[in-house]
Amino acid sequence: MFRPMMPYIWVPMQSLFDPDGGMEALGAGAVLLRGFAQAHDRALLAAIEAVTAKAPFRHMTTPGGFEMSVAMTNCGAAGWITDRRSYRYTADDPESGKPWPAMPKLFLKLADGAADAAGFPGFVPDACLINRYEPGTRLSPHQDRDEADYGHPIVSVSLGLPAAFQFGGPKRADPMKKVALGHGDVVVWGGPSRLAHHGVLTLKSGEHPMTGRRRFNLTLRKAL
Ligand code: MD3
Ligand code: FE
Repeated sequence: MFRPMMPYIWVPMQSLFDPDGGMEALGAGAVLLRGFAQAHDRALLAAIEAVTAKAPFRHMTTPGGFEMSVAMTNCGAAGWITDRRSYRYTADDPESGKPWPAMPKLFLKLADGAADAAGFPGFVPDACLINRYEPGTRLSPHQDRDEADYGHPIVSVSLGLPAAFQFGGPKRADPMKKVALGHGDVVVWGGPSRLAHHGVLTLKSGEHPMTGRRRFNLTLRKAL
């Protein structure tokens, strides 16, 4: 008689140890989905390549006159920029004068899937800011306040080298917590966490098998 050597129903490892399927509340409305994007890492990196072939990474200048150490580009109907004038969203890439590259369908699916899992169904972003970090790069604490409606969440996707991410509350003086964000981690920031101050500490050197000495972060937003 046939008797299988092993149980033939595969149980995802995570469910044995983690009844919430990899979900971790960072604060009210802030949900960390560890590894949520990992299965799509190659496709995501290929999509970043395709976007940056049309809209290359660049170091933008803040209204205060400082060049950002993070290199940035965008895709979608709107793209976030900073220059000597202001922080704002634009329909066109100021470097080319042409519309930002289209939002890859995978970005839309991932954003909607993650937002849905975190309790924000029907999220349709129209802007994706793509950040590139190299060892020594940092992003000072700030709020994301250039979007029209803070009722929509922001979904962030980390790829490549890990980063020490810090986030606090709506006031600059609110205490900050630190969390490590690694390859494939996704965070959904909605509800009361939407206006939390947040930043990225100086990236440590390292080598990632898929991205080398780099970290990429996608922030998917409904800007308009
Ligand atoms: C919390 N990016 O692009 S992602 C940014 O890793 C930005 O590149 C960081 O902050 C990065 O604006 C952090 C995590 C994140 C993104 C948006 C948020 C956290 C957030 C918006 C509100 C609250
Ligand atoms: Fe931000």
